[in-house]
Amino acid sequence: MPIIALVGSPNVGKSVTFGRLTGQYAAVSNYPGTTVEVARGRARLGDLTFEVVDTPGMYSLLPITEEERVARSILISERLAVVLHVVDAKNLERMLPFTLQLLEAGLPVVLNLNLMDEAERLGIKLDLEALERRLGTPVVGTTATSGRGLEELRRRLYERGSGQPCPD
Ligand SMILES: Nc1nc2c(ncn2[C@@H]2O[C@H](COP(=O)(O)OP(=O)(O)O)[C@@H](O)[C@H]2O)c(=O)[nH]1
Ligand SMILES: [Mg+2]
Repeated sequence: MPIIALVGSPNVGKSVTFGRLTGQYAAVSNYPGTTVEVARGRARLGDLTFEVVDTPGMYSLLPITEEERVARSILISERLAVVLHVVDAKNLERMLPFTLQLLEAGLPVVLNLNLMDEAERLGIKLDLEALERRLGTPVVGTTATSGRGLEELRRRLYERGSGQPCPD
């Protein structure tokens, strides 16, 4: 089954997004040899079923904490169809260096600007299409708590993960 891994720093909405994508069934277990918990579930996207992994928070590919080591191991050791980099839309410039690291590592990235509601409340204007062109990888804006943008996110995940246009 193709795997989608959610990565990003803590408190950006990875777990809320994981719940939105997978519904209520998730298996939580310790990553082998560690006390770090990793949740795995399934997402039906179009005509395909993906395994979705909610990784512990990480700030870069250079691990400092045990959580970051686990997240890095998941990125390296599992054959991933998509790496969904979830970021805080309010702090984009602080988050983009990690997006670039993931892209430079050759990983199949989709960039998810979450917390769009808070960014808008602060009057932050983001040109997602320009960002997508500059990065050369899909960019999707969401408010995970309300579900806004989730349909688009599912479509882009399908397309990045399968290499096919999304049927629907
Ligand atoms: N306003 C707002 N809050 C959000 C959004 N996504 C997540 N949150 C909240 O942000 C906090 C952290 O979310 P969580 O999914 O646990 O982040 P994680 O640490 O990346 O897994 C929680 O209180 C969520 O309810 C969003 O799009 N908008
Ligand atoms: Mg979480």
